[in-house]
Amino acid sequence: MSNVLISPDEIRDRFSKAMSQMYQQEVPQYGTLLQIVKETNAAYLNRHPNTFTADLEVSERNRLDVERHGAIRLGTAAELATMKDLFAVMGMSPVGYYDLSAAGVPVHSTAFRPVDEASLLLNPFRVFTSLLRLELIDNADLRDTARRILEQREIFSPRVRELIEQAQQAGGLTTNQADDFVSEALKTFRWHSEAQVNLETYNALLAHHRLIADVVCFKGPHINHLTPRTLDIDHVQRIMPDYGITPKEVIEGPPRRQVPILLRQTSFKALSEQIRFTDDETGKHTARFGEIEQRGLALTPKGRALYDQLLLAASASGNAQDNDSHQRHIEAAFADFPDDKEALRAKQLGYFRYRLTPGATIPEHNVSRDNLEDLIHARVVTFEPIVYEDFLPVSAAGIFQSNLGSDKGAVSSGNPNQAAFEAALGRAVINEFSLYAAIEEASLQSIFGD
Ligand code: OOG
Ligand code: NI
Repeated sequence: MSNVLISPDEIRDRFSKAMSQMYQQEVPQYGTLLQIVKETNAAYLNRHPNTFTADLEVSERNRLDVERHGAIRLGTAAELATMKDLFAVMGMSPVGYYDLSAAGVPVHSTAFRPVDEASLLLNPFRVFTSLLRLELIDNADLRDTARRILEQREIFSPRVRELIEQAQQAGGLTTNQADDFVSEALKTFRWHSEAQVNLETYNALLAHHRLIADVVCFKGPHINHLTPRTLDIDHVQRIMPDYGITPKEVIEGPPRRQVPILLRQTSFKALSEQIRFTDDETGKHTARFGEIEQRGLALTPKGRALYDQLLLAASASGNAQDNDSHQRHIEAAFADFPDDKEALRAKQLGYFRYRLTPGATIPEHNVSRDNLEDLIHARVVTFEPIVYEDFLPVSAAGIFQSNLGSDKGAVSSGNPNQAAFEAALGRAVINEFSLYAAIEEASLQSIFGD
């Protein structure tokens, strides 16, 4: 048996593929969605053969094939802290802080994901991970019941805990240990059709907020969706009904553009699934759904502020019910957001990766960042959008609500509390902007060497 340690990237790649297999078996519509996305992307790449720069074509296409994100909802600080250690084995770090309480969802969240360029290119698998905020439930009895139930559950197998420790001590896992890790870790994310409460408790929690029932009543934090990445979300939204899948009414996020920005998302409604309760009663629970996303340029804080401002203005001036009117409405609202690479860069609205044009060289006396604009003008240096790898809180709230119903009443919309989230997590979350800035900076260094 080999003692050679394999890379965390390799473990993540195996895990994300195993997770996708499991979810295809659990939720067959997800398999259909994968098929639609695959065909749509292939057709798009045929029509737009220059989507990727030539030297990265093979890796970028591979990335697109394996790319997906998932989401889980945890119940306690201890679960979140161990989850952080589990994801660390796969080279995934907590990036960003998302406050969903503003939208009436009693959770706050982070995204576990790879952070460096090579790891992202190999497999950018991410998991949007939410922690229930019991302190936002304004019924003391229900809060105590929920806390008691959560405290007695164990969502990690003893073996996965051993393997996490093994990886921490040895600095990684061997190929066999990694296989063991993947199958043990997967158990935490699988679906349980047997609840850990009786029907009455389930109904009481459900009546308060669907999300609370979903987190508290089950033996584990079932993966609630997996999301492949498409290059043409408008097309997928249009054809989903042809495959018997009913999409959510509108695509969340920015409008369709020449230079896509951030993230556009749509989902299909959660399945109604049969549950057996501890008193042998049966019932239905809706939690698991499917989603697709299209990703674009990562925005700077300045670009993001403009995005937030335009989105807010758009929602203040009315919300369309059907997607076509919503898209027209949001397109009009975003008319002032520059839509070509040059303007986005000149106004410092987005992050870009700079490269020397293949075959070009910079005369030695010109190798200085001071000459960047001239070199771009002379097409010696080119630049491409850096892809947004994170999430959007308003869109996330829209996704939550389309599956939970928008019952906001029972939860006091609390304040963001990043400090409490980080205390539970056991470390600080990484600021997403710093990661994009570092990728941009590294690309400049590779040209100018300083
Ligand atoms: C997570 C919803 C957020 C996204 O893509 O914005 C999300 C959840 O429903 O648990 O996955
Ligand atoms: Ni999602």
